[in-house]
Amino acid sequence: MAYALPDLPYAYNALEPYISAKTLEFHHDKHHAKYVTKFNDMSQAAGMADKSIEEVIKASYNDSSKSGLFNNAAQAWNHTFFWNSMKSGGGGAPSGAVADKIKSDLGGYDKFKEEFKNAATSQFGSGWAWLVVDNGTLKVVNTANAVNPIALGMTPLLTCDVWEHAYYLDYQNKRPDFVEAFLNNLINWDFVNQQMAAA
Ligand code: MN3
Repeated sequence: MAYALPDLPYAYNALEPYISAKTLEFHHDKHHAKYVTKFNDMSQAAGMADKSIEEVIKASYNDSSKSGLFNNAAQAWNHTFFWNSMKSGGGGAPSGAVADKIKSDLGGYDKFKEEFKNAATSQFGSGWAWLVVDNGTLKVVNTANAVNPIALGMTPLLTCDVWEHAYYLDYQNKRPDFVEAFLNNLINWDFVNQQMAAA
């Protein structure tokens, strides 16, 4: 099904000083928009225009004849999820059901933070860090390039884009500083709790 580029769920400058308006303008209006356009063109060309974007992600993963389609489908999906994973005044320790589950499955917020930071900074080159539910258990994972946990049979709850375009204007090569700001100041735990309730 045709996928629409969603508006950002906040103003371009809402995440300053942690992510600048300039970064969000480029990232959303140029990068994300291009993935969405290409996904729509390529899913049509592949005769998959009637399928949901999640169905396309699952069906095209590990099919070398459809790697372009997979990459653009997953990147279109991942960026929408990333915008929703953040809010102004977010970050810090969570509350609600996810806080309890982080405690029981990951050993608490400090352990989660350490694992997430490690996953985000150790991902070589472009990719994503995720909090997921895998067979009922919370896990922190990273994926290369466009890969989305849905393709791996997991349910995403939270993501951080660690492609250079996500942070280079604001942090240059200092990915750990960007990830730290994401953890401390940007995570939208309400969204994470909603994803967990629906999982
Ligand atoms: Mn990106």
